[in-house]
Amino acid sequence: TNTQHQYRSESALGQNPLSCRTLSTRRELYERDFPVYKQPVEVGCFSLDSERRFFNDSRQMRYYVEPDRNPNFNLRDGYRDRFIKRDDSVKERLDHILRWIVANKSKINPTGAAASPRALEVDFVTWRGHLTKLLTTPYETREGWLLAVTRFRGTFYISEVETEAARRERENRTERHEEMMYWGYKFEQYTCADNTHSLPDPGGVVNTNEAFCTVVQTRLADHRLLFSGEVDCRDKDPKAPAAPACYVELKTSAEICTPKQRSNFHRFKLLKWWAQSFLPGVPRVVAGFRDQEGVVVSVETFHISKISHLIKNEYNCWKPTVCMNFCCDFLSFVKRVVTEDSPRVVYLFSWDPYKDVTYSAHRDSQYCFLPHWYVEEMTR
Ligand code: 0WD
Ligand code: CA
Repeated sequence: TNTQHQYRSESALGQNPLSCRTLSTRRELYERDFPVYKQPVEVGCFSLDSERRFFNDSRQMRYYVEPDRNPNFNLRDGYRDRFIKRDDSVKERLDHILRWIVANKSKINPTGAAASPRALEVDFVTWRGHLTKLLTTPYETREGWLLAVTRFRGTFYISEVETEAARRERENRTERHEEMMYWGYKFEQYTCADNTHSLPDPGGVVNTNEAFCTVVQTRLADHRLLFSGEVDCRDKDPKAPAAPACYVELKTSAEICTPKQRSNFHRFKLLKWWAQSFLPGVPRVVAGFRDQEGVVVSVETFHISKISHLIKNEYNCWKPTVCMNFCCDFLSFVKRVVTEDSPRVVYLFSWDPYKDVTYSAHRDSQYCFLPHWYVEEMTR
């Protein structure tokens, strides 16, 4: 057993009738007007190179080269001999985003003098992927989540903790599953060039350490958000709109052969695709539909703004407003619960399908995730 101190903030919760120890994820509760979600603004970007080293620049940006509508890309090519896979047992938590913040403090606090320590002018700092999980929670029936939250100088930092179930799944992936995870990256290689005048190089090595990430600022109702997300590529036309409007998200998916498959695609896949790209304001997803053998048989572009119309004919389908209202209420819940401002304290929010969100608090525990270098840099 461990000796960590667990506690609950009873007093604050007892007094406010809206406060409660748990948060429901039932869809009906979130069917109200779409909340204010400001146009996301790119405030910066960073790159991770082939050895996962951080650079405060766009060196890993790639450029979209539109493929043939029926390209016959073989996604299995290179899996054995031209694939370097990131070690996904290494937990990076928010470290890359925090490095970006330290390098760009002036961009987030335009009025803040470098000499005087002041709070970040945002309420939440997190990865886009964590927000995607929140958006899809009211419709998720398979995978739960654990989100660690630390309040530091008034800002709430949200970092995912791998669940036991997710760890078991990661450690017991089948060979088929491992290979299929490669297919998405291989599709990127067929459709992305390293610069505006070159072409994709399908003969090269796929290295999943490499990433280009955008950092965006926006607001959801009264929550000011700063988050980062990995971006696959951008429109290579120099006259394309500014980021994030020029960005393109790439996906692969099983080809659709039956009405049942089409319905499942609308109900489950498009929900995830919509949530992920809507958050940072990425306007389109280019999908490669592949057969059982991993050959891309067709390519189709989905405009994020049109996805909600595409799904309207599905019975009992997901609704963007439910996703956004749940996320908004979860963030309000976090603000009510996470009262102690300390890098040594983590509030762990936990959710499993068909259950309510619950939380526990932990001092000086294994869950602490704000690195010392960050705390020192921001306290100076
Ligand atoms: O260590 C961890 N547990 C996590 C690391 C959890 C979440 C994120 N990250 C970091 C990684 O540094 C990665 O570079 O997040 C970055 C991506 O962040 P995101 O944009 O917030 O994540 P998400 O929207 O879930 O995924 C975007 C893309 C994925 O594309 P597809 O089309 O499959 O959704 O980022 C890639 C993947 O290509 N990706 C990752 N790459 C490396 N490590 C990871 C990961 N853990 N998760 C997704
Ligand atoms: Ca992608």
